[in-house]
Amino acid sequence: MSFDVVSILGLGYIGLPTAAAFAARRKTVVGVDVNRETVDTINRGDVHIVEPELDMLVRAAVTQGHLRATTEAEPADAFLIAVPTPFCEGHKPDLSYVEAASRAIARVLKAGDLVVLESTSPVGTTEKVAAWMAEMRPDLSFPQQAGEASDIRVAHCPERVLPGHVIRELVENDRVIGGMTRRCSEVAADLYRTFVRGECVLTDARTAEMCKLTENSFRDVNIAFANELSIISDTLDINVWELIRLANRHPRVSILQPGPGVGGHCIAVDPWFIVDSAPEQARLIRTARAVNDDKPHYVVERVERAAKRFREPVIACLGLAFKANIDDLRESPAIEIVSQLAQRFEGQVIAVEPNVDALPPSLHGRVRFGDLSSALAQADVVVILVDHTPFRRIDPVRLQAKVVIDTRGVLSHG
Ligand code: SAJ
Repeated sequence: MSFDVVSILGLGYIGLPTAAAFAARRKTVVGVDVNRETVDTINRGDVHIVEPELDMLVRAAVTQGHLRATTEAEPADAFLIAVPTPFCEGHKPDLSYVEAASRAIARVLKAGDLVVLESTSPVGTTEKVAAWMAEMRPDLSFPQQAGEASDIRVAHCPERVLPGHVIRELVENDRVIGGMTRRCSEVAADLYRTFVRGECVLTDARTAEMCKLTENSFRDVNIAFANELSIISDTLDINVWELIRLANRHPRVSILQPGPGVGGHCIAVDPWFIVDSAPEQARLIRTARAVNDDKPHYVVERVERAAKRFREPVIACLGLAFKANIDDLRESPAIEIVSQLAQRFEGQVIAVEPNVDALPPSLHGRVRFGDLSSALAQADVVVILVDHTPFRRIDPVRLQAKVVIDTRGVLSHG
């Protein structure tokens, strides 16, 4: 199969790197995004998201004429949907962006085209994508009616890259490719082999959808286990970090690390898609979500208890990002904790986040934004919320005579 023109709908943290990866292989890539500002930024050769090496790749792709962005879908040979799939009220998946993208593609489809859903989606969404397109284009045949002989090929190929390592993982990770028919899978695999050096493993669309949800639920359940252990260990006066280190010496035990809660855009969202599809059966997965979602409140309670020793405690919160050494503050348990502490201890909370220049709007005017050194000098209580490298290097002498709540085991790991 030759795909001369590849179109990517949704130029976010998956869509844009994927567009750049195809462009680097000299495909003609048309990126489509509803946000005019995003489109203009990319057409200038700039990027609107922080990801190592991405700026360089996008600049090269745009200046060499391989990548162009637009707000309206245009004809292409292959379309990739990489739009958000958030949840709405009651943790119900919101497929409105996927539906809008499918309908936009339908308008410009021609026989022989391939459509791939990359967005993390509940089981059955790829079939819905095909149905939305079929409804708009009765002149074309789709896999649900025509099987292997369909004019249009439809597949699901979930992204699985780790923020901060996207460019490398996009190329090196194996890809699970689930077509609505075997031919759909094979055609989609041909497309991905343009830049993927990992293995492209073929399956059906529903299994591919569930596979992505399973990967992130696996991680969520295992982090919940670690978080529950940390609470039990506090109660029993045991150092959980030492406990996990020792237990992990068993050849078949590999416990993850406790933390202040689970953040990011995927792990705290995707398990709900399984719970929504099988509410009666997904008991462990639902409980894991509850355990992880509760962890920030537990941390706040611990800080409140510790702060009782002081009349006017100054509380330094170290880290706002959702994990170590990134600048991404969205969906961060650290922000939730700092926000709750700010409510309880007005004017007494200092937040330190070396990876950003200013506080996020939700904390503006409610907490002080400080550098590590002055925050440590002033604090009575130090709460370590993220294991950023500079926090790992804090001289323990600077923490003497302070109450330290270390939610990431920074001090126990040395
Ligand atoms: N966390 C812990 N303890 C741990 C590991 C992580 O508390 O032992 C916390 C982190 O601090 C963070 C959250 O979990 O708040 C999520 O971080 P993460 O590094 O586990 O994952 P993400 O959200 O950055 O990316 C995940 C990845 N999925 C898996 O590792 C199974 C990535 O490969 C996916 O592509 C991504 O979700 C996604 O887009 O779905």
